Amino acid sequence: MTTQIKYIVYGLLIVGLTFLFINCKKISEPEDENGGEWIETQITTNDSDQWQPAVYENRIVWQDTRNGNDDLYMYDLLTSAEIQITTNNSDQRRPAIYGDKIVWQDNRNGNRDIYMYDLSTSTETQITTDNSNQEQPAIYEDKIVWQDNRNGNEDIYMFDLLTNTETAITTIVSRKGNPSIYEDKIVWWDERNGNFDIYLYNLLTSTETQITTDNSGQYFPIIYGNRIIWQDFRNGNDDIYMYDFLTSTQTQITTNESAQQFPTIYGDKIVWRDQRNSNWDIYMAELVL
Ligand SMILES: [Ca+2]
Ligand SMILES: [Ca+2]
Ligand SMILES: [Ca+2]
Ligand SMILES: [Ca+2]
Repeated sequence: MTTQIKYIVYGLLIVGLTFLFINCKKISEPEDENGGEWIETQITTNDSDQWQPAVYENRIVWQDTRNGNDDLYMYDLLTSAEIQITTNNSDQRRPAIYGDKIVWQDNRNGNRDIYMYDLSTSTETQITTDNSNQEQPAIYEDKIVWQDNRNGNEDIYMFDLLTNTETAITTIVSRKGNPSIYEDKIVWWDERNGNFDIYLYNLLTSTETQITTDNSGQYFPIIYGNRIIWQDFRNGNDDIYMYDFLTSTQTQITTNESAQQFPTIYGDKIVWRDQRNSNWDIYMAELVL
């Protein structure tokens, strides 16, 4: 009799635990359509504000207010170590990273300049010295590009770390901004036609190309590989569009009548912020061949 009760209790226990295990597994492991799993990780825990993140391989850099002014910090996913990149009491903002090099805009000289920190040599270098504002840097290998106000309007400038030379990429008087660089191609937004369009400069051929001609605004271009993506208002609301150099064609990526903004691209993945659910969400489009 005692043995029988033991078996019944053990049996119920095993059934109960199995049921719990299966259901807990379902709740704790949401699977995506490909059967993979999205694992979320908190990178910063400091009580102050961390924002403007940029990523290169295992390194994440961001703008951080923990010291009462903006500094740059970096987290290494391989070593799980956080390090402070800048210590100057003025504001260091808008970081970009490529390999061992981090660039940003810095107001320590009373106006904004571009600075660089090299993780391999632990050295900081001032890239621009002009008294006007140099802002919004981007970097690819040894080339740094930024938005420059030295001519009384916004131009795009470049510094080549190999040749130690600074070059004006644009000279025409107009509002410009948000430069992005990939290999020998630089893109930016440009108001020279009375509305914002996307322009491209090819460093190999020294030629400038107008990518968009629509009368509405095209903004925030990002270049990666053969593709340029941007935020586009031609449909009366913000959508994401793409230009492909290989096919010389433009593609409308989003068609939802709410706003899709601030796109970014890596490989075949395009990510943006999206208002279709009445609050801002992050959406992604992936090219599946
Ligand atoms: Ca600082
Ligand atoms: Ca300056
Ligand atoms: Ca336009
Ligand atoms: Ca839209």
